[in-house]
Amino acid sequence: MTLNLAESAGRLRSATHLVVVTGAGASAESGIPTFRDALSGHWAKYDPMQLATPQAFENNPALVSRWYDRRRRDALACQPNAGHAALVKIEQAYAARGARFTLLTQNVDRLHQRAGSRNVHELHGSLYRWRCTGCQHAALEDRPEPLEPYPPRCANCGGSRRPSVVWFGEMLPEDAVAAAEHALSTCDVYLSVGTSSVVYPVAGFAQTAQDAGAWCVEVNPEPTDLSGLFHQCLRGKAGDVLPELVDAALG
Ligand code: BV8
Ligand code: ZN
Repeated sequence: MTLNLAESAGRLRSATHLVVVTGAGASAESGIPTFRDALSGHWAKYDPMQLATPQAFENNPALVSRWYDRRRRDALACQPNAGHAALVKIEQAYAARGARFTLLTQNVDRLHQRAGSRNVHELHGSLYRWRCTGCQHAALEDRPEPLEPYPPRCANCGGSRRPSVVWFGEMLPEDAVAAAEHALSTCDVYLSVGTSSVVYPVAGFAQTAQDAGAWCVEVNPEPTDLSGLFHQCLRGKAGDVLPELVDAALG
């Protein structure tokens, strides 16, 4: 990798608060297709933008819950990649020197937590928590067996259960948004990894961080609509760039 990451590595070496935002690209090298990659196989005929909505679940709870359970089980079978591990390494190094580290993820696969990241906020929820649309009873679903018949039924009231992910048109979890807003107002480095930066409100975070004076870095093999906002764009895969960036920063 012949990226000139010296400037960003230098900023990471001395930062007092690093905020990292990750998207589906951070999990791509673990084998999880990105949100906008063409869906494969049986799902190829569906548009994720059409499936990730409350209306889709209302119209066809069996289809939508089957899709999410497929993704849940696929994610369970995947392993965190070198990019996830690099974020764990820098979080530990920051803790060791009393600096702050906040990880805000749009991903619902829990690979950051499985890699060992501690301060993780799941802005778009998780594939592993399913709640009843009737009595709201929620349960952790981390077994590999399918949750069929679809939609899974609530043990409490027999209602349909849905994944606790944030669908388009739904509000993000209040606690995660509050944590994000506080972190963005106090960070001096903002690192965006593997997101197309098209989904709001998360796509607005880079501007918020920059307005607060943060040095902003984008890690993505492709340019995004917001690349012009960043002080440095590291054009590469998360699994390649993050270990190199973290090693250069930690020296
Ligand atoms: C909200 C669910 C307030 C779980 C997701 C009209 C009506 C209602 C709302 C709106 C509206 N118009 C606009 C909005 C706002 C809307 C929005 O932003 N729409 C966009 C499309 C314009 N946002 C919302 O609805 C949010 N809620 O605003 O509430 C409200 C309420 C009512 C009315 C108005 C406002 C809720 C947003 C959350 C939606 N749920 N996921 C799931 O199924 O996963 S979002 C979905 O996209 C994904 O989950 C992901 O979280 C998100 C972003 O995608 P990315 O992570 O960036 O992934 P993507 O595939 O796009 O890109 C991957 C990137 O990785 C690429 O750039 C690629 O180059 C790169 N890459 C690939 N390989 C690698 C790599 N990078 C590094 N390394 C690699 N190896
Ligand atoms: Zn119920």
